[in-house]
Amino acid sequence: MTFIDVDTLGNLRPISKVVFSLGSNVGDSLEILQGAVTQIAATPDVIPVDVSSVYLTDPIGEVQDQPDFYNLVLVCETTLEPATILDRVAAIEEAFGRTRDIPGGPRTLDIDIIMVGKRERISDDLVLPHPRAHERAFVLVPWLEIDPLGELAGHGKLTELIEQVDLTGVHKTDEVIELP
Ligand code: PH2
Ligand code: MG
Ligand code: MG
Repeated sequence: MTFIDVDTLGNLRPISKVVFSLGSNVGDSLEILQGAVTQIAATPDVIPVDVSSVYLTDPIGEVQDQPDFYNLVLVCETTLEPATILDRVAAIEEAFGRTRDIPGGPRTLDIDIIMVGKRERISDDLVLPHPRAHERAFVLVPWLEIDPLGELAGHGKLTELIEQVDLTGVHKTDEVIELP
């Protein structure tokens, strides 16, 4: 007899682990991050699994002259397609007054989709896994905190990736974000 584990199937669509990296360095960042986590968790067919501590991090990238970021990682399970997740993420960024004036510059809210299971996708609007996640301490450190056995699809174990990055600009805070 063939046995189907209903816990691992939702309408016969596979359940994937989805990892989000959230960042904010404009406005009331803690309130914005809490609101964004609540909104993601409220998405139909998205089940929150764990949220990391909040980290205060030095700005990475071309725009150095901007406030430090508040960053966290949220791990969920979902049956949604990456394109649907992206639409939802864009709507949540919009709801928190996301501006895109300067690429890599200050923002009220940035929600990056780091990976969706082992899905690989290359399109103009979404590349999976996120092409820079493996080199970003502000992604790897919060993620490892809540997912010690985690692996970044195509790159390997978080415990190994973290050995390759500069951890000096990433500082854990005592701020707590609640999962609904
Ligand atoms: N996001 C960026 C650019 N640089 N640096 C840190 N520390 N954290 C971020 O979230 C971040 C960044 C563009 O999205
Ligand atoms: Mg980003
Ligand atoms: Mg983004």
